[in-house]
Amino acid sequence: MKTFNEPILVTRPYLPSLEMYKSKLAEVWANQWLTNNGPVVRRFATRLAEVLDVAEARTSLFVNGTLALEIVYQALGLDTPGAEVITTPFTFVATSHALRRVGATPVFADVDLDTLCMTPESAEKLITEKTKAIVPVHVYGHPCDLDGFERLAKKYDLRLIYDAAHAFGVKVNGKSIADYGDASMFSFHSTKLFHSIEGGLLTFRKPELKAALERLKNFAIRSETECDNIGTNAKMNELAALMGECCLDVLPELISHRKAIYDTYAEVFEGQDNVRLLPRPEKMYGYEITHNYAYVPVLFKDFETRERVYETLKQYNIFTRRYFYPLLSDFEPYRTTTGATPIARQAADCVLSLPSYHGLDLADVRDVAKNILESVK
Ligand code: T4K
Repeated sequence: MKTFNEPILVTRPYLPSLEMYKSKLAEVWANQWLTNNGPVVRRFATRLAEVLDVAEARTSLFVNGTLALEIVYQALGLDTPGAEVITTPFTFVATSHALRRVGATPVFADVDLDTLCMTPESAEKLITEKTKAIVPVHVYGHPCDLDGFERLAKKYDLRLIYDAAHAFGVKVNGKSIADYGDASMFSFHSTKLFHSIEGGLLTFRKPELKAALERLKNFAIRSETECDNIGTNAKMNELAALMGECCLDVLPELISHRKAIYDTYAEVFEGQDNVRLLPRPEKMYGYEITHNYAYVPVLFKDFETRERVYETLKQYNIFTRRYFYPLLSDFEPYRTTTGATPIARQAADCVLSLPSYHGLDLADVRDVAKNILESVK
């Protein structure tokens, strides 16, 4: 087994050259404008809308993905007392924390073993008269069954909000994944494929929503003398937007290197039945998918094997992560939340996210994969 001299982490943020970032800072210094919808944030928002092919009037930028979720949940009325929202327990805590913070109750539905995304069939079984919305997660950037959820939302007149934190750059039938449901949230956290240090973007169906979102992220003040709702501070700042622009300049390269990493793992794991790399099919649910390869999740045969591999790799200076273990329903605030999710539990017990980031050498990826095969024996 190979021991690495430098730690191999699950992810590292892409950084532009220091010279380039410094030279771009000159614009901010000249403007003397740091936050509160400054010119760089406005330009970044315009560029994002172009990249996602969504009218800018149907987008809103935020300081991070969690507050973006919280605000869209509020703006879409999920803060009404007693509201239940069907979502997945196989995700990062933020998906449900944001629900709880607006006063809604998450109800957990199960996922399927191919994508680890929540299924419409599992969600439908949990719908009651208290259900107000469905929040599926495109987990690891893999699209959910978009048509299935659209049908479900229409049938029961529910809001449909996608947690697309991992899915920036993913396309479905050549069209951006930003254009589904009532709204989608993309996270631009530093650990993401594409980032702005911290950041989040909402895309939404109805442009009428924009004014409400823009106000809620700015304390819900209407003017110097008017405030008519409980808002918060969730504005992106100029330095974050500058970093976002630097990353946007190289987005195709960021995705193609992740794909090369994924393909390298796939090559080494080919024909091995004790490590299952989550597939990235070009066609699924009847549509064509352009993946972003944001994460490299693998499944082992059981919990003990996963734990052994996770611990063994550390001894060789390789730091994988058990995204997403434990299941949300096992965290203290969610223990009483209803919904049996055996497949999500199996996934949480057996999954490991492997190192993948810009600058990770493909020869190192090959060695990490070989170490995994050795430690699983
Ligand atoms: N919904 C979903 C489905 C999400 O996955 C997330 C966030 C959200 C909503 C909320 O979006 P944001 O509010 O975050 O925009 C990380 C991220 O903090 C979090 O953004 C992300 N999901 C989650 C999946 O992962 P940790 O606790 O794993 O991060 P940390 O600090 O342990 O870093 C991971 C690895 O990256 C480490 O090996 C260290 C390395 N690293 C990290 C940072 C920040 C670096 O090398 N440099 C860095 O600057 O949560």
